[in-house]
Order: sequence, then structure tokens, then C-alpha cells
Amino acid sequence: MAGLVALAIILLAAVQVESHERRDVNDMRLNDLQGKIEELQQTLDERAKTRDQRLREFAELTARVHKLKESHCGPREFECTESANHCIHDILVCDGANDCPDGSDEKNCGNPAHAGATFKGVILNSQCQTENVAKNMQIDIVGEKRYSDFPTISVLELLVTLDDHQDLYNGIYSYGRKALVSFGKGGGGLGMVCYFDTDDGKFCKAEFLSIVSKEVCGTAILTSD
Ligand SMILES: [Ca+2]
Repeated sequence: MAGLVALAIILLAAVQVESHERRDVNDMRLNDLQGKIEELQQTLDERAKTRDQRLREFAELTARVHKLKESHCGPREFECTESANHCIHDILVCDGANDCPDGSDEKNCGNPAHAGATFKGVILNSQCQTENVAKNMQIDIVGEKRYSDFPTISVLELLVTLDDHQDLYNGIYSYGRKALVSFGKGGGGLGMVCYFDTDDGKFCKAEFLSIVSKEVCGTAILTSD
């Protein structure tokens, strides 16, 4: 819950900064969302401080990845499918209300990284210092929770196998970015953003990033069974 609230705060802050530029964002719904976030924040304990820091770091990492990808929209925006150059904030994707003129923000709202799903692949071009020896990767989604107050993400628990080493990681699936995100351990290590570029959810394109340098240091194509 603490991580969810922290991420919500980060995303909402981005919405507020960009609101002057994007007149089409639904202010009433965002205000309502902010109220719910403030209620949730009252339940935070000391552990939230660590999680908040990690989520802030990963927000920087995903923004860095976005700069490497071509898009008509900004780093935290969703491009409406059938409306050229129409962008909405990704916090509004798959939240149950149409925000794109064509309603495309409420289509394809399944989660390919659902509980029970498994993705496998080989890490290529790895310059990552933390797990630079690992080549074979498997991700088992062992936990999934979606909060009704913040449905634009699902909170995940990941069992990650790198060669013969296994560990549990926290992660999310972002419906707005169509991406599986794995957080690094503590203040260092390796994070991953895996983009599902097709609607069938059979594979995603992963980029690994150093939490410290925030540079992409490896890639992989992860496919489901
Ligand atoms: Ca929406």
C-alpha cells in the first residue's frame, strides 16, 4: 500500500505540473483522486520512506527510457490510437472513464503480466555491473493486486530467476505504458522496464537500467509460455 500511494503521488505531481499545457485533462476526477490519495497517505508507516525513494528513482528511470523511444506524446502521456497527436496523461488509462475521443484509453485493458504468468528470455548486450554474468532470465508473476482507488496500475510480486539465482522483487504493471516494471533491490542494483508493443501480450521488450547510473545497460525479449 505504501508503494502504491508513493507512486500515485509521483504520477499526480506530474499531472499537476502539466495541467497548464493539457487543457483536456479531467480536473474534477484528478481532484477526486488526490483526495483519495491523501486519505491513503494517512495509513503510511516508516517503511514508506524507503519505498517512496525507490519509486522516485524508478520514475526517473522510466522517463529516461521514454527519451529513447519515438512518440508524439510526452514522457508520461498515452497516445490515443485513432486520434492523431491526441495525448492524455497515462494516469487516465484504464481507469473506467473515456478520456480519448475514440475511447482507446479504455480498450486493451487486460494485464498480460497477471498472476501465474511466466516470461523467459536471454539478456543481450549486457553492460550491467550487478548481474552482468547472468544470461538466462525467467520472471514468474507470483502476486497481483489492483486497487479500485488507483486502477491504472497493478501491484505485482515477481520471482526473478537469473541463471541459477532466484529472488523476489516488487513490481507494477502500468496500463498506461503497457509495461511491466521491476524495481531494483534497496538503493542499488538493477531495474527493468518491459514494454508490450503488441496487444496479444505474448512478449515484451525489456530494457535493464542501473539504479545508480540510470543508464540502460542491457536488453532482452521476454516471451510468455
Ligand atoms: Ca480513461
